Amino acid sequence: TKISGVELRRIAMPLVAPFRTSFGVETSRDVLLVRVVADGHEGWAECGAMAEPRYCSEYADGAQDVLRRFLVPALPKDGVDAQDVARILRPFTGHRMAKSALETAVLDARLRAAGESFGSYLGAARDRVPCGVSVGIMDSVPELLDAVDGYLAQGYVRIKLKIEPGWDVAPVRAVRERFGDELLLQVDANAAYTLADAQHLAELDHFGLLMIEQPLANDDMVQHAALAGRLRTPVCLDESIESAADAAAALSLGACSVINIKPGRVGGYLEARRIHDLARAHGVPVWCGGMLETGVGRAANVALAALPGFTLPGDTSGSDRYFATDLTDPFTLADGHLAVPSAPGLGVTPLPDVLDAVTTSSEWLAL
Ligand code: OSB
Ligand code: MG
Repeated sequence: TKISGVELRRIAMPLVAPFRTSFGVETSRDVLLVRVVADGHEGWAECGAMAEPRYCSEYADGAQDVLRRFLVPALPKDGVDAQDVARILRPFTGHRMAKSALETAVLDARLRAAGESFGSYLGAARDRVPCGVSVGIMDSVPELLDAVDGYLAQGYVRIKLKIEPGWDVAPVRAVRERFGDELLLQVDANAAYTLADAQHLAELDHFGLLMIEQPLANDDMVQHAALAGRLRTPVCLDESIESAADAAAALSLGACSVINIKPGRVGGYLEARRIHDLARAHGVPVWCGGMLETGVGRAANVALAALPGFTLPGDTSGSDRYFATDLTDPFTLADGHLAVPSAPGLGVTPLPDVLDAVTTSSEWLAL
């Protein structure tokens, strides 16, 4: 793929409702889009980095800076294969979400040129994926029950509750009592606890949860292993897993028995697939996480979630869970599922009018 240049475009996407986690409240998504122009084809990608470095160390301005200064200039002018992008960018440490966006855009351009979809390229085993929804921390339990009720009415097949100290056992108990034992229910702490909370977290063992996601700090793999030994609820890691090597370490340590795969967090869809392959070989279930993506990021996530080892519903919700107007044709839930795009590349493109309306800045980097 011979690239003539890369556009870095920032857009502002207001959320339909504030999304509160243990690390902050989001009311609008500040998204960095990457568009590569190659051989008369375009490739698009969405960078997962949020406006502030709270979920992880990356943030949108930082991702844009490292792409402009280091990552884009490192691409060879005489053409690059998408499979080589990660190796070319390896001398620059970290910045996985920025790297993922660049690799994904190059891959999209190549697949559009070849007429092959992301799903087909990655090895999708089905044409639709079951969808869960991540439900933020609310001001009260009745408000939470209303929100969950609404999502279940829309067909979501799994509910994930965000928790933090002071908002954990009571909301979980209330949701379990109201919606019954059959509901697929899990929680996500976004690193809000310490090992000293082990006894308290063990109270969640009564509620038949699918898993507790990232209870402890991002770099506390050893302590996650200790916690896992004290809980009946399976431990899932999100923030702690930044590569296939991390996933291998976590599994051999016993730090988790489920993995949330977010392609941006691990440096791209190719690394995400390696984690899938590793987990599958170990019989460890994985599911596809999300970063409140627009349709551009969602398209690729839904393709990944169609791989055979993704045996649990992911945070791949419909467009209307996030935005009144999505950047692409909306992803709409049908019978609790989203269809895997089948058109070449991501199978979606930003709608020009929407893109114009939400753009806050754009810069062009010639190669
Ligand atoms: O921890 O999974 C997370 C959103 C932003 C940052 C981190 C997380 C989340 C979510 C929502 O839980 C996932 C989604 O619906 O995109
Ligand atoms: Mg998470």
